[in-house]
Amino acid sequence: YTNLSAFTLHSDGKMTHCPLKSPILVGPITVVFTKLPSERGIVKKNPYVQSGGQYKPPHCLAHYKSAIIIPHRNRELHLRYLLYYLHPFLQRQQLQYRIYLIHQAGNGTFNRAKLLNVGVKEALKNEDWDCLIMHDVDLIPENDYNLYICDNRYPKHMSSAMDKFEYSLPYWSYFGGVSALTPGQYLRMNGFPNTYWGWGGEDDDIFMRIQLAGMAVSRTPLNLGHYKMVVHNRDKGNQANKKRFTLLKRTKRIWKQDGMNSLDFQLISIEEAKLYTNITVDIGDTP
Ligand code: UD2
Ligand code: MN
Repeated sequence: YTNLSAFTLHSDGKMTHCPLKSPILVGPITVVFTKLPSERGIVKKNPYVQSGGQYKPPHCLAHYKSAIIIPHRNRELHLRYLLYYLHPFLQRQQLQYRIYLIHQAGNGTFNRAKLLNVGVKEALKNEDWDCLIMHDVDLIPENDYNLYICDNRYPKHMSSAMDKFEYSLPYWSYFGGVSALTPGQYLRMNGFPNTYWGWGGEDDDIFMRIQLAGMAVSRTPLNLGHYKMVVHNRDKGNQANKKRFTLLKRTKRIWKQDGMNSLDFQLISIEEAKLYTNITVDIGDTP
């Protein structure tokens, strides 16, 4: 017997909603990359996280369900830092969430946007998510008032102020890093392009698609959208995409044909690790 129920449950046995504003937010967070946390340590610090990196507040009913979707290959150390900071961060926001890693199999050219499409498709098989958060593995949020929920009006760009751009926007139409879309917004723009292989351009394509689909971009205010990026070099297999400028010229013509409705891939495995769900996928390579 526990008397936990006395303050969390109604007499009819239904759990009550979490407060509209989480009472356990702390605001600015100090993020450092000096000592790599161990996986075991992270697990120990997050006892309520369940297999596959899933979480529901144990004592109240969450208002929002967010899927965190991370395109990934060979960034284990960055992933460790992200998990270390992100799990407690999301729990302080009292969200129901699950962290998905979309792991590109093989050594082909990396394709961030296509991996995100795969992530959305697979995540929606698990749960009727309110919000899909597209998240670079190397970006750590530095303020937990930056809520990992969607703006029901428009797709939301969240990493508006990154340390690598002196905590300001690099350019007005910038949409890289971290963003949040409802499944409805995502489908309305036919998802993301599948045709950007290598580094760059896909984020600008996404920005264009949002407008082409008749939406606008919402943005986390710069004082809250602070992120620290783990310093890194360009990865092998993710060379700058030389075709990106040409590709961006045809977005207007092609967006309805290139995206969620043209997505093809080979699912290799889905593994429920302790801190995340790892989806390994063969997405092919540059044509
Ligand atoms: C910028 C954008 C990013 C994307 C990219 C262009 C920022 C902070 N982010 O990132 O959103 O638009 O430009 O494509 O400005 N990744 C791997 N393994 C690899 C390569 C990439 O896991 O081998 C993933 C990982 O999640 C990484 C993301 O792809 O964070 C973006 O790649 P990046 O970090 O190398 O590129 P960056 O920092 O210039
Ligand atoms: Mn990066």
